[in-house]
Amino acid sequence: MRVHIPSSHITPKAVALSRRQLLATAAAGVLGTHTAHAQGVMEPTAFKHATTHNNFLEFGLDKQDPSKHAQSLKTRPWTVTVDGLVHRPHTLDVETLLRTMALEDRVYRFRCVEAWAMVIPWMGIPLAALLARAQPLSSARHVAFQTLMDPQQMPGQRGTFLPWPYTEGLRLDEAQHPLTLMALGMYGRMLPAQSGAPIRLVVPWKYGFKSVKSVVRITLLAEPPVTTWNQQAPTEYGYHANVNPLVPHPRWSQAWERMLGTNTRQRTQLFNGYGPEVAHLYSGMNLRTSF
Ligand SMILES: Nc1nc2c(c(=O)[nH]1)N[C@H]1C(S)=C(S)[C@@H](COP(=O)(O)O)O[C@H]1N2
Ligand SMILES: [Mo]
Repeated sequence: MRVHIPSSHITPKAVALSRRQLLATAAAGVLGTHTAHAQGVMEPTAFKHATTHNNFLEFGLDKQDPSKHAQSLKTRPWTVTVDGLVHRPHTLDVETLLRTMALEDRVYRFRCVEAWAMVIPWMGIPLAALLARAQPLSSARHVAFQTLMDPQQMPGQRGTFLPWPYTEGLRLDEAQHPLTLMALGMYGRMLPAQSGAPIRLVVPWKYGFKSVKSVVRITLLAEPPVTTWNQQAPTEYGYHANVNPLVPHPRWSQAWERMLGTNTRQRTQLFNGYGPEVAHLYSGMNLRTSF
């Protein structure tokens, strides 16, 4: 059964503001320090482009496949289980989350490892808030995220293109960083299926493949989890996967990026422009070689 969520429960602000107002607000810094440092184009990508050019391999390999084939994904009821090294393992109902937690607006740059980029106005809950509810044990150091495993609904999972279910991971301190979001909406509405409905991870300073869609399980661990792309091609897709113009992908340069829906080609920024907020997390790492 699909329950209608009145927009007043989602984000009255994002719904009410025109794009021009949103931009003016962002420029004035009212949306918070979290968008303040990202340089370059910050005008949101057209909704049409952000929702018809997708990577969601459970629904096909072409960029247009997810918008065509993900619409049948049943996103209610939907639960997310938080378990592993926590004092309070529990299962959250997405409907309850939407009713009980305020969604924050975050306009973030987003950079795919394939060198295309976009700017998305997300709505979501800081992952730190969800993790705090579960009370991580002091032994927890990493967090694993899993997409729904349902080959009946997700035709891609009937094949072996990737090891399913799609799994990603973050260090616990990355997961708890205030920029790290569990998004439930974008552009003032609930997430479209192809964008990872009903709830997805968004880590704006890392390549897009870290931002796992349609999440059903969040597990705290002592060691880094085995992640889908790292397992598939370890020399191409690192565990950290921080956006980094200095480290080329083995098959292409990462120095430049193309903004979706525009002819704009611009220089890739270290940490996707979020260095002032996140560089301290990587103080011990050699940024010329780490990926
Ligand atoms: N479950 C799942 N999550 C996923 C993917 C996927 O194929 N399956 N693709 C990733 C990649 S490579 C990118 S670039 C982003 C794309 O998000 P978007 O389609 O909303 O732009 O989702 C990421 N999350
Ligand atoms: Mo990607």
